[in-house]
Amino acid sequence: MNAALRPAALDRRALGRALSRAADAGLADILSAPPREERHVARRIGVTGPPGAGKSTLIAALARFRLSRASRVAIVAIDPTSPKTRGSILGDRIRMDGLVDDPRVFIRSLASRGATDGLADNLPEILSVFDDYGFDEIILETVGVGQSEFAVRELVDVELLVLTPGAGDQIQAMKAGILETADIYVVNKADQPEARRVEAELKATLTLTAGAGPVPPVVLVRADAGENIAALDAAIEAATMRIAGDPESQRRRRARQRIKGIFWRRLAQTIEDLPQAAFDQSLPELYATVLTDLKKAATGRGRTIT
Ligand SMILES: Nc1nc2c(ncn2[C@@H]2O[C@H](COP(=O)(O)OP(=O)(O)OP(=O)(O)O)[C@@H](O)[C@H]2O)c(=O)[nH]1
Ligand SMILES: [Mg+2]
Repeated sequence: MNAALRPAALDRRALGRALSRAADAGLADILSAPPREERHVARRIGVTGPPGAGKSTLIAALARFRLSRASRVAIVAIDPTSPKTRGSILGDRIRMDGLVDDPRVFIRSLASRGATDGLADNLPEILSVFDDYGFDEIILETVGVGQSEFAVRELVDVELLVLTPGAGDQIQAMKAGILETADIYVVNKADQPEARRVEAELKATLTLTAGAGPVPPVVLVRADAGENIAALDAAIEAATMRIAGDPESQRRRRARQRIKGIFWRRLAQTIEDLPQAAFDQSLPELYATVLTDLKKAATGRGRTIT
């Protein structure tokens, strides 16, 4: 690579600090931050799926593959803060072992804390930090459960849903239309006997639910052996070309999710701050009270914005 085009060495400590600042930022900090010149926008790939589907293993394989083109890849894993899944942070670290020492890779686990959408507080802000640090790609791992799946959709350019042999329930949910659709479906654990059947069933279901629209690709992989990752990589490329659109619409989409994130948080806080007596009002009165309080907060006459 031409020396002039090579990005400056990554200051990992500064990046770590910037990420922590973004994670801890209150609304006032976010709103008063100087507008950033978004010259560089990292591509965001979301990887979701049930616990144990092999998301982390797949991300490690995918990151290794995509590093042949990208100069910097960030991996962000949202760790659901339930005692049951405590082990997953550690697990992610172990499975991504080979990548941890790669100077082009930055891995961060985030606790979902109290975020209402099951993701992490300030996630849009956190992801934007990687743009500022010149990352080409961010791969975001989330456990696909309920609301978080819907929320993550808004944050990424391309979403992958990872399923495994034994994903019968998810396929049923898909048929019933209660599972959010992804851009690319990955059937992992190709070494297991049922994998091909699940792949076929998934293809049939997607063809059925797509109607006249395009049928999203289904890619069968074996993440732990890095098998068929090239096909997945090609599917991601094709999907990005189709979905991400021009930089202008991408920027607008990012702005939309940032303001939504800020607003949800402000709204939740406003409702939390209401005195108990407020809930004795009728629903329309309560609605009006919330709107008034939001307005007070906007003009700085309300309670302190945290
Ligand atoms: N047989 C087989 N096992 C795999 C494959 N890919 C991953 N695994 C195993 O599946 C288990 C779960 O893998 P992870 O990558 O931690 O799965 P995950 O979806 O990130 O799990 P959580 O983060 O806990 O939700 C591990 O024991 C992996 O070694 C595969 O292609 N074949
Ligand atoms: Mg994982």
